Amino acid sequence: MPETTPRPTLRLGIAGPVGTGKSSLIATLCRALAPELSIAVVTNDIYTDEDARFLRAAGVLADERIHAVETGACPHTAIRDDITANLDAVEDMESRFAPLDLVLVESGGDNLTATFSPALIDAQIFCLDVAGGGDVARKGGPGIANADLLLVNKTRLGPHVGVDPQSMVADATVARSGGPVLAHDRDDADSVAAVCDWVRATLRAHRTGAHVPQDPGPMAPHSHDHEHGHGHQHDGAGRG
Ligand SMILES: Nc1nc2c(ncn2[C@@H]2O[C@H](COP(=O)(O)OP(=O)(O)OP(=O)(O)O)[C@@H](O)[C@H]2O)c(=O)[nH]1
Ligand SMILES: [Mg+2]
Repeated sequence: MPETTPRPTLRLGIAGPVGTGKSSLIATLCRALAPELSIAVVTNDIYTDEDARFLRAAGVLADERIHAVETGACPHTAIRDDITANLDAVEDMESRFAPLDLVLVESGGDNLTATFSPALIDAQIFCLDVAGGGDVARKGGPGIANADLLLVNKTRLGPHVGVDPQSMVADATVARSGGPVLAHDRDDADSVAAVCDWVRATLRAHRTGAHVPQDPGPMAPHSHDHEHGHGHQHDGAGRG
C-alpha cells in the first residue's frame, strides 16, 4: 500500500475565455456521466451566480450538488492565487455527497490567461471555441499550451463563422507539442463520447496515482480596464 491513498474524487477544472461553452460542457458531461459517476459542480462567476442557475435550470444534477462561488473582480485570483473559497466549496461538496467521483469546477470567464492552481484541482480542461476565431489556438498562453486537455468547442458552428475546426485542432496540437486536443460540439454524440472517455481515463489515472496534477504556469502580465470603473494590473506572479 502506498503511504497516502489518492483522494477518490477527481477535481476537474474547466477554464477558458468568456462564452466558449464551459457551462454547456459541464451540463453535457453531467448528463452523460451522471448514470455512472457521482458528480458535483462548483461555479465561479464574477458578479452573479448565473452559471449555477443555468446548470440548475438544465436539470442535469440535483440543485444542491451545484454550488456558486462569487469571485469579485478577478476570476483568476479565485482559482489560482487565493483559492480558499473554492477549496472550501469543493471540500464541502466532497463531504456532503461522499463518496463523490467527480467535482467539476468552472472558472469565471476570462481572456486567455486564467489557469487553475494544482492546489485546487487535479486536472484541467481549457476550452476554446471556433466562434472565437480560427487563429486563437496559435496565440498560445499557459492554458492552451499546458492544460491537461484542450477542447476546440462548438465545431458545428465552423461553417457559419468560416473556421475549419480540424485546422484549429492541428494548430492547437502544434501549440501543445502534441498534447491532447479534442474537437467537440454538444450536438455531436461521438465528440461527447470522446470527452467522456478522456474524463474516465483521467479519473482512473488519478485513482491509481498515475496522474500527477500539473501547473500550466502563471498567467501572462495583464491589466483589467474599467471593471468597477477602475483599472488595475497583475504582474503574472500572483501579486496585484
Ligand atoms: N453550437 C453550439 N453552441 C454552444 C455549444 N456550447 C455552448 N454553446 C453556446 O455558446 C454560448 C455560451 O455558452 P456557455 O456554456 O454559457 O459558455 P461559458 O463559457 O460557460 O460562458 P461564461 O461562463 O459566460 O464565460 C451559449 O449561447 C451556448 O448555447 C456547442 O457545443 N455548440
Ligand atoms: Mg459559464
